[in-house]
This record gives sequence, C-alpha cells and structure tokens, in this order.
Amino acid sequence: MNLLDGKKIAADIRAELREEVETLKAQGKRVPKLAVVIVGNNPASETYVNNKIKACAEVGIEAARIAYDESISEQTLLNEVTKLNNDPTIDGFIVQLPLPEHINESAILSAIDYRKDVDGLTPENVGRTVQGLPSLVSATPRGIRELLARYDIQTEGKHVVVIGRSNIVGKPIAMLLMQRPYLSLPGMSASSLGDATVTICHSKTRNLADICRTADIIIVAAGSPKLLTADMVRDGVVVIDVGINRVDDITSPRGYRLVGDVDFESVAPKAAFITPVPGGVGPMTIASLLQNTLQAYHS
Ligand code: BQF
Repeated sequence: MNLLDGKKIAADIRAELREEVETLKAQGKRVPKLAVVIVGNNPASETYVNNKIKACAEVGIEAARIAYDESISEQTLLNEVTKLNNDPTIDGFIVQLPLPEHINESAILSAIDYRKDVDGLTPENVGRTVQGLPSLVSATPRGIRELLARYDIQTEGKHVVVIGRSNIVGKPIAMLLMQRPYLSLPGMSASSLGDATVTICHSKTRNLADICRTADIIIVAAGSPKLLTADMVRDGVVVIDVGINRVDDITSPRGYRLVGDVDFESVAPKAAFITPVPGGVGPMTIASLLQNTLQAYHS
C-alpha cells in the first residue's frame, strides 16, 4: 500500500504558487486577491474558511473574509455577489457552502460572474467543463486530478467507480476522468488523465459492492463513514477518499476526529494507492482553490 500524500503534494503546489506570486510582485504587478463570503456560524465552515485564508497568506494571495449573519436575506446576499462581480480588485471569490435553509443556493451560485467563480460551480463553468472547454473546475475534482497526475496514476481505459453524485464532487470528477485528454484544461499538470470508463453510483445503486469489485479506481464522496469496506475492493485498487466526517472521540482534544468514507484499516492493505483522511483530498481542495485564483487572475 502506498499513501497518496495530499498534505505533501498540496504543500508542493503552494510553494509553486508562492514562486508565481513572487514573480508577479518582482514585475511590479498587483497581487491576486480572493474574497470568501461566509454566512452564519457553522463551526465546520469556519474551519474551512480559516484553512483557505491561511493558505492564501502562505502563497502571498491577498484574502478578504466577508462575514454575514445567519439571518441575511437572499436579496442582500445577491447584492453582495453583484458587488464582488463588479469589484476590479477581486480576481475571484467563493460563497462558502452550505448556505442557510432560507437561501436558494443555486440562485446565489448562478449570480456569480463565471470569470471570478473560483469554486467552479456556476452553470457556465460546469457546462464548459462538461464540453471540455477552458473553465474554472470545481476545487475538489481539480485536486483529485492533480493528485493522480503527480503520482503518475494513469486513467486511460481504467474502470473508475465514483460513489456520490453531488454537483461539487461526484458529477464533475466523473466528467473530467471520462474526458478526452487533449480537450483537457489549461494550467493543469493532469493532461494525460482522462479516457476512463466511469460508473457513477449513489444511495439508490443496487449491488454497489459488485460494481466496486470491478473498479480499478474508486472515488468515494458520499459523506458516510466506513461506506467502503475491504470486501468491496479487489487487490491493487486505487482508492480516493473524499469523505470528511466528524465522529465523536473523547480521547481527542476537540471531542471529535475526522474520518473519511473508507474503512481505511481494512481497505488500505488491499490498495495499491489510497488517500488518508485527514491529509489526503482535503488539503488538495485548498491548493486547487489557490490555483483557480491564479487562473482567474490571468484571464
Ligand atoms: C485535511 C468541505 C464538506 C462540505 C463543505 C484539509 C480541509 C479539510 C480537510 C478543508 C470541505 C472539505 C471544505 C483537510 C474545505 C475540505 O487535512 O484532511 C482541508 O478545508 N476543506 C469546504 O470548504 O467545504 C466543505 C467538506
């Protein structure tokens, strides 16, 4: 078993981005700037936003945190989006998800100018990604691609099973890995990835275990601890665990610990490569957000 060390690869990417930003500065150009909009006080969201702002600081990207109370109206949030769309000092921005129940997430996402949509979630960017056109790709799928590429894991002709059908992870990673590689996107070191045969599974899929046992690569993004167990995988499988679940743990200082969607202990011995949680896909997601911010700056 080999670990796919997202923590290390993400640090490598941040170092590369830092060089790029240093070069811009040395050329007397302005520094890229990201804005992060956060609504309410979900503790997990606070942590994620802090991770993003800290990563910006490390690479020299300017970051603005724009916080709103839980009670903000959809219209006020739409106005904030319009303001950021029209602010020439902002290269890219994200609206941290999930949003409170009373706000229509898709209305907010659709209002974001696709050129500043560094989360890659607007209909424009999703459509362009599906068509293999230059686009800002959703950060987690971009990170997964980057991780596979940097470990020289090929996908041509491979059977990739994706568990989870979200707009943020499941759907876009399936599209990207199925794509013809010559249609792949600029700024990605992942140009050889693609050409996979992809099966997308979800909570209503029958015979999930049988399908998984035919997979060369399994990407689990279901949000369910220990969903993938050893009996569901064959020897030599590559496993990408996108799950970030908090489980109670009285021995941990915070009272919880993070686990993925994979029963790591039983699956890892059978896997050729596997991502840990924490330290796998999560840090790659943050690094990809920074890459997207540089991409938006240059376009
Ligand atoms: C790590 C996210 C679910 C819903 C909304 C590093 C992150 C997580 C883990 C992180 C996530 C998950 C983010 C680790 C951002 C990834 O060391 O393993 C970083 O900050 N993430 C998010 O912004 O929104 C989410 C998961």
